[in-house]
Amino acid sequence: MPASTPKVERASDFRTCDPRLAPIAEKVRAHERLSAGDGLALYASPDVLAVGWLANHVRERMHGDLTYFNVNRHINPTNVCVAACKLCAFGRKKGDPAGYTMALEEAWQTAASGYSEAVTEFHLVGGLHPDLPLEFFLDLIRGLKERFPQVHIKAFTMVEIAFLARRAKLSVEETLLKLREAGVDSMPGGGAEIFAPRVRSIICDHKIDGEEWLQTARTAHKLGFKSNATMLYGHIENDADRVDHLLKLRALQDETGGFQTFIPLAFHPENTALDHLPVTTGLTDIRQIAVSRLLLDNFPHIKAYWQMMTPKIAQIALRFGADDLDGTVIEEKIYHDAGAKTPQGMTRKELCRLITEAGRVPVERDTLYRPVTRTEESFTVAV
Ligand code: V47
Repeated sequence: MPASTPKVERASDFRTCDPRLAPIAEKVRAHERLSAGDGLALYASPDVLAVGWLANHVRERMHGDLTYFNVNRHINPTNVCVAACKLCAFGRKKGDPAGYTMALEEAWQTAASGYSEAVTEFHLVGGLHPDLPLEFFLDLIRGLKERFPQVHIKAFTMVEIAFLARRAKLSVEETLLKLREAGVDSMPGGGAEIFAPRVRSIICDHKIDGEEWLQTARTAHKLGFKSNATMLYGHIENDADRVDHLLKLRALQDETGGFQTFIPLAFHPENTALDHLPVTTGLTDIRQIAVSRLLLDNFPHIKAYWQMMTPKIAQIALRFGADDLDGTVIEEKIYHDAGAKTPQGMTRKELCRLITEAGRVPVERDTLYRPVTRTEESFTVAV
């Protein structure tokens, strides 16, 4: 591990104009778990800087200045999807001229294209295709592993896994074991959206419900997979829905310890069925990072996904609780179909600059947060 600066703001330095934050600051100082009521107070507080101060305090207690990123590539094998979620601008119905499905060879070529630095992670997610069988995805993963044996494969959301299992008439456990045999190493955090049934039934009514998302993650963790978790915010949910979502994740993490990173995802309305909604503001995004860090005391990492937040807000988030920026990404489709104006990808050098100028220490990591040492041509992972 690179040396972290043991630099933690002193808890006694905490100042706020909001009296509701004082007992929360006491709990933070004493390493005590925050309650649902504390979560609501953090969302309601006008003193966003004080909320951020507390989150930064926890972040520095856990990681010092260390700030993680990786060199990864996104691959979205298909956008054809049966779900037609109101939140989504990416999915297309079968037969839609804008729908696409990569042939296996094309997906493998995509994996190798677009960037000169050796990637350590492929991030694969896609639509719930009505016709592609589990075998297609197993072949896809096997082919990737054969061609890129050194690259970690983080593939398929809990929603896709539950869907593939149902289509193959297998249990989730059997499906996960087949995916592991083919070469899947861990899972990304997508598809969690908001667990509250009232909200879920409007924004993504054809997806598995929150309980099934959590149960699929539980099964994956029990088999030894690590995964991430997300929350989609900034649409029709309220603060209580967000707190409920975070505490459900915290409870599952207490049980399994399988989550690595939490990624709050701001809703991008453009080209979705909810395009009348406004985009989130910078302060909402920053506060969401901070509340996540404070409530999710058992999650090792909080990610400020720069593609979603913009590099500028993601950089500020590194002082509000986030310790990870995600990675080079290379080719992002889900947010760009929903109007994102961020670049498709970033270089390692650009990510390091964002981190360094935030006064933090960049650490290239692999998907499992092991430091990566790199030469021009290759990389090694410290194990
Ligand atoms: O599950 C879809 C979200 C997720 C929109 O695990 C939208 O490391 C906003 O999960 N506006 C996919 N959000 C992305 C994702 C992710 C990203 C980066 C890293 C990781 C990780 C995971 O994107 C979906 C959904 O929640 N999404 N449409 C939209 N219009």
